[in-house]
Parts: sequence; C-alpha cells; structure tokens
Amino acid sequence: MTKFLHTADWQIGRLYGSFDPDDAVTLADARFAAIERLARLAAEERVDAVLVAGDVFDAQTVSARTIRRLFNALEPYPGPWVMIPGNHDAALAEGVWSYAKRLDALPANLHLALEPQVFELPEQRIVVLCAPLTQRHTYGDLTDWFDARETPLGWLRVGVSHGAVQGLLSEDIDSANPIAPDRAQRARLDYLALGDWHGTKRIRSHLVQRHAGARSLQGQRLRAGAPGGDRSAGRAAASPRRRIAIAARWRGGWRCTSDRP
Ligand SMILES: [Mn+2]
Repeated sequence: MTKFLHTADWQIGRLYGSFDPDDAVTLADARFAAIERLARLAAEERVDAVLVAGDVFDAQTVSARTIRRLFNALEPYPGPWVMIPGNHDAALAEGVWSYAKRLDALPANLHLALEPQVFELPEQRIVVLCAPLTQRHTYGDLTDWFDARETPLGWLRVGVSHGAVQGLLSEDIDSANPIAPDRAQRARLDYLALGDWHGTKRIRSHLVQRHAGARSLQGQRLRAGAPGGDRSAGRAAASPRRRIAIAARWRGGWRCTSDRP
C-alpha cells in the first residue's frame, strides 16, 4: 500500500502582529514545532512521500535564519519531500526560494517545483505532477496541462497545486488561482493535493481532490494546551487498486478563546 502525507499553508515567517509580542514569538515557534511533529509523524508512519501544497512561507522576505530553521525542522523524515510554492511564496525570479537556493538551505531529499514539473519517484512508484504558482495571482487554471500529461502505467498519479476550486465559494468572493472542480477526473489523477484554504475539505466523494492546510489564528488571545487548534496535516493512503483512504490529523496545541479587548 502506498501511503503519503498531504499538508499545506505552513505560512512560516508569519509575524502575528495582532498579538502581544510574547504571544507572537510563541506562535511563530509553534509553527516550527508543528512542522517537526509533522516530519516525525511521516517518519513514524513510514509514508512514501510528503506533499506540501504551497504557502510554505508566509512572505517573500523571510530571514535566512527562518529559512534554515524551516528546512532543519524537516529532518526527522528522510524524504522524499515534494513541495510547491503558493501565492504567498510564489516562485518569483527574486524571492524566498531563490534566496533559499543562494543560502544552500534546500535539503537533498526535497523535490521542489519552481515551475510546472513532474517528479517520478521510482522507488515508491508515484509520479507527482506539480503546478506551482510563479506569481501571486493567476487567472488561468495552472493544472490544465495535467490532463494530457502521460505518466508511467501502474504508478500512482498524483497532482499538487495551490488555489481555489471553482464553484465552491460564493460568487462575490474573488477567486484568483482557479482550479477546475473536476480536474482529478479529467487528468485521471488518483489524488489531487491542494493548498490555500487553511482547512481540510474533500471536494468530491468518489475521488480525491482535497484541500489541506494549517488553520490560521487571527488576532485573538491564546490558551495553552487546549485540544484542537492549528490543523496541520491530512494523511492519505492508496492501495494498488486505487482505493483511497484518508485520515485527517489534528496536531495543534493552541486554540483561540476570545478577541482582544
Ligand atoms: Mn495561499
């Protein structure tokens, strides 16, 4: 059985400016701790790959220290990691990813798609079609090319992208970075791993086109140690017969209790 872990929207480097300074530091630290837990979970469960569907970083301007700290946090899971940029960390010519490259901070077990790209993982027999954002907003569907792309027969065919599945939000919501609601069928994907909505949502019942992401805490007070809170990971497994089983994991330790006075 193939097993992978799907996560998104880590938003590393977020500043939490609406919180008291001490709380803001605590929350920023908690993000790194969550990524370490996630890497340990992937290692414990011996998943075949971890898919990170965009918005790894919150901004293009994060510090070298933050970039290094993030990639160090991945260490418990030996890989492969598959990662794409989202709208917050779009693959600009000069941005957080080019900086990470210059810092030589990207680990060898990371498959990072800074342009439309296919990664073949022969050991795991998974092929991953990646549609990263190369600018903050696009108005065409970056996953269009998945439909026609041939991949090795018998391998698990997985897509990764970041954006808004069309037709699920109300009309008046600006939905840049559109993704067709039937992309998974049209592109004959076994699983489409999405990010951007900061929550988990299964798009179609009989197939698997899914959002996963860390829930954002807004400007509210915190209470330590409460259950629930930051939602950081979904887990998916696929058997050779392509039956997909999904288990969501809630790994967070912080919960919003009230608005600031
Ligand atoms: Mn996003």
